[in-house]
Amino acid sequence: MIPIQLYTYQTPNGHKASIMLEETGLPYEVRLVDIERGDQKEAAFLALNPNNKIPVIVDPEAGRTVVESGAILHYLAERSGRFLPAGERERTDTLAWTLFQAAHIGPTLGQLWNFKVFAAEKIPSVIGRFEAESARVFRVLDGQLGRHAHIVGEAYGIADVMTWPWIHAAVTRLGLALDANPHLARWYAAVAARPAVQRGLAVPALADQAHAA
Ligand SMILES: N[C@@H](CCC(=O)N[C@@H](CS)C(=O)NCC(=O)O)C(=O)O
Repeated sequence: MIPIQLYTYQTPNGHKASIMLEETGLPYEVRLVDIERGDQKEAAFLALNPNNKIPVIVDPEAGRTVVESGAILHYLAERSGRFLPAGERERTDTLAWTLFQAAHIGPTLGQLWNFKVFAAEKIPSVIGRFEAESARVFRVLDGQLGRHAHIVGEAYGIADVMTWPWIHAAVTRLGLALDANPHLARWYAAVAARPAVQRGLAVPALADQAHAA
């Protein structure tokens, strides 16, 4: 198979795609997009994703370019025949939890990251708003993971791949604790122990990022 090209950077959304590629074992090569330098706004990248965001994959053998991490995970699951349940009920639930990540977890933690870490002006009411909303989405996940080993049922799947990198960023970059959510903490540790997750987290190599900067 001709390797899939992964356009990415060291971020939670990028890690979703690199973890999924590692999990499936599909051959791929990394194309670094330095979003701190602005590579994502260059014409060549905008031709792949006019929304100027990583990750993007190009699958030369299939003649397909796919944007949006949720769509990328779905595509790679179909391409590999893994990590997407066969039955309607679990497939629809997988779509629901994938959209929950994209609509709630990612934007909430992303805004918290911006206002708590990057913003020059620290506005307590804004930070408080996104901290409270982060705690709420954590509780939603904890409830779901109290009923199942994984986000959708007992098997590891794309809803887990979609969600885990943001919980990892919340813990390691935003200093959020999982103590109040034991089911979420148990799932977080179990997924962290997967070798493919550890390999995917190392993509792109920090040395590549430093070289590109
Ligand atoms: N909804 C998108 C979000 C992707 C996203 O926000 N990517 C960030 C990095 S984590 C990015 O490329 N930011 C660059 C920019 O906004 O200019 C997805 O799930 O793929």
